[in-house]
Amino acid sequence: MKKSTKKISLLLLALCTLCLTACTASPAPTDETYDDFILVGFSQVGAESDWRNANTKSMQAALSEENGYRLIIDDAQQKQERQITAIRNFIHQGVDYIILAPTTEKGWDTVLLEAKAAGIPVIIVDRMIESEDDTLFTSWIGSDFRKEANTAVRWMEQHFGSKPLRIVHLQGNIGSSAQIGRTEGLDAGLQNNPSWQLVYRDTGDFTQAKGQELVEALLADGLEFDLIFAENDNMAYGAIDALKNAGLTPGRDVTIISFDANRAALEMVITGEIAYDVECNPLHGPRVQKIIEKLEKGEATPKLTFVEESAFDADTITREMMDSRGY
Ligand code: GYE
Repeated sequence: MKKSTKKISLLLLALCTLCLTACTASPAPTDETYDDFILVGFSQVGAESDWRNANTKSMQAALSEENGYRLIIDDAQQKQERQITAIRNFIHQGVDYIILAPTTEKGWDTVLLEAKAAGIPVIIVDRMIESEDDTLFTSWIGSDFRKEANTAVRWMEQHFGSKPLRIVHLQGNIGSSAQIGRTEGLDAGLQNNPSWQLVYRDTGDFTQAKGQELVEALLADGLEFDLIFAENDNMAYGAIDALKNAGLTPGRDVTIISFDANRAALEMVITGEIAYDVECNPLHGPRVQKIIEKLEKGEATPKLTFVEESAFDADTITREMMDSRGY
């Protein structure tokens, strides 16, 4: 982009930043030195979970001014329409790169074609998009959600064998890769283990409040179950609160399986409240930074990068593992 255009765009950006209350951008640029920064627009899903907040912080720390970046973050409050608007604003502002953490998989073609037409590389993080056209993004970095669920199911098979198991399933946002992969993994487990029974399934939108609400409601209905398969830690926290409020002991009366492995959840693995937590690593900031550095040098970047992840139960977790965690 021509420098003069970029300056006007930055002025517009300054005004927008002042107007947008939902936006978590840092103070608006005021001097000419910003021409030296790499301008990045990050369309973030929201702030629904601890995972998400750790992800945002990681991006802010890596794409910082000290590292030569100017980062605009738009919080979409879990709404795809807001993300589409944010991307259009980034294009209008003439950013150098767009980072997209997509809410759901479908429905991105039109706006990403617009970014492509404007010549702005798009880096996708965390969840994936579904599109026939893989030229709509430059690189993706994230987790193998199906594999995470397979890991959880394997643990359940090892611990319950062919015993009867009544399962409550708290799903994430329907249509997001994290929900799709984790649900597919559990469904395969249900098929392969005829003694397992799905007694309840609904979405808790990856939030603690919704997780608690759902479990409270099914306890009030008198539903009996042995295990809660929560598709993230925050829903597991909500479920644990609901169980405790009803006089039940998580870990003894009900087995909890969760995903993310945030630090607070790993404390619960140590105390036995969460039986098994499969890691989902949110620290994508430095990974994205590396991709941008390569693109700046004109080097090729991998199309897809899956992050290495592990899983924890009371037998395998150690204090050192917890202390070395960045989230
Ligand atoms: O597991 C959940 C968050 O997409 C991997 O979204 C992410 C998921 C994560 O809200 O906590």
